[in-house]
Amino acid sequence: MTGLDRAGRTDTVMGLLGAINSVGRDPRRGGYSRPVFDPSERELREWFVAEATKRGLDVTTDRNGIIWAWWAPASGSLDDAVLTGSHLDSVPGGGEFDGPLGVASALVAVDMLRARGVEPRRALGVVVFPEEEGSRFGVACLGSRLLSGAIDPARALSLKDRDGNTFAEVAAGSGFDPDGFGHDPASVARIGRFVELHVEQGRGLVDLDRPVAIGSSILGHGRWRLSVSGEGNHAGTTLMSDRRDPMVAASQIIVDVRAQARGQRDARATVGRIEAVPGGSNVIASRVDLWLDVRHPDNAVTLGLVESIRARAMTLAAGEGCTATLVEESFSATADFDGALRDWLGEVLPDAPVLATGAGHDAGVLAASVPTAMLFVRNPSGISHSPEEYVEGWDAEAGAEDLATILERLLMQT
Ligand code: HGY
Ligand code: MN
Ligand code: MN
Repeated sequence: MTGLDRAGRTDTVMGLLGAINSVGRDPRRGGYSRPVFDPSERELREWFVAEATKRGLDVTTDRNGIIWAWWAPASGSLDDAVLTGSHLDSVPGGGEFDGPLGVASALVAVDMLRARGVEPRRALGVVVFPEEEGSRFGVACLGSRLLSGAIDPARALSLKDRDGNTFAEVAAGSGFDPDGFGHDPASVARIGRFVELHVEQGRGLVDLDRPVAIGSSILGHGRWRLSVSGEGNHAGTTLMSDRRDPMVAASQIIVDVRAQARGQRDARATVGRIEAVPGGSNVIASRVDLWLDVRHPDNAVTLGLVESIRARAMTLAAGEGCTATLVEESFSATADFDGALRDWLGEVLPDAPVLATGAGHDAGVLAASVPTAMLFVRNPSGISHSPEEYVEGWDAEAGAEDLATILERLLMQT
């Protein structure tokens, strides 16, 4: 990393993020809740469009709700483009940097390239993917899956949020034509390379005392909805011996999920969301829905663990006079980033260690279609999907600087 080059630049990464750090704050959970197509996420979209336009980029939003900001070369061609960017939506109560750091760093990298007098031989695109977290409609990386044809648009359009609104209805309410969503091979074909910068969601760089890492792979991961059904009834008039309480069965299932994951080296299994129906404090629930997130480097192990969890859940439910069903909501196989691109990044950034990640990213989805790489920026807390997520300003600048160096090489390659 060269000395910080501030020549001709007015914005720092933290300065850009500071301009949006009041958008989508969640007073109840802490942190940020910025679900896709929610007013807060729409406000971030407008911020990005304004900042990209200010930089002379040609900004369009496509039929999948993906925002593309282009710096075209003298030829005007967008073929074999170098793409960077990330997402602006968040998990409920998420941190300030998961997603927006990659977007702000891309904008500052454009400033750095201009300050260096770079005249690209090929197009540079800065992209913002919608619904990376899958927090509103349940499927992670929905935008990049639609773009690359990794999800049936009919399924995507029928996905529902917690209030029962379909993706089609919400997207239409945001000005998109539901019939427009789906595979966009022409847009994928023009991408030569994709490099996504993201806050590290772990302690790897803290332990290695380095500001920036190169990504090697993304842990396979999926989400399943597990529903436990019993008999709803009155909390006061129903004897303990007469109950078929799905909340009791669900609690046993959650403890079993942990036990099974602990028994499988490198596995992670989480129940982070649980909903009782009807959800009254003086009501025995009739049904309990819980969402299972399971991850492992070996996809077969992930799926095998899920099957074992399903089997035990049915047994535990039956022990409480209940039934259990499990439905897959989304699955992303383990993604290895392009080896040649990863190794080349290592040559350009020799001080950057190579790290795997347990977190999913749009880069993981696009890796199936185009040569893809990631850069991670140190997070001193090592914590993510939480208000505790953090990045120091100098590390953010170092990340943008390294991203600019990578982009410059790719843009100038003959
Ligand atoms: O869930 C994930 O791994 C990512 O943050 N969407
Ligand atoms: Mn992210
Ligand atoms: Mn995330």
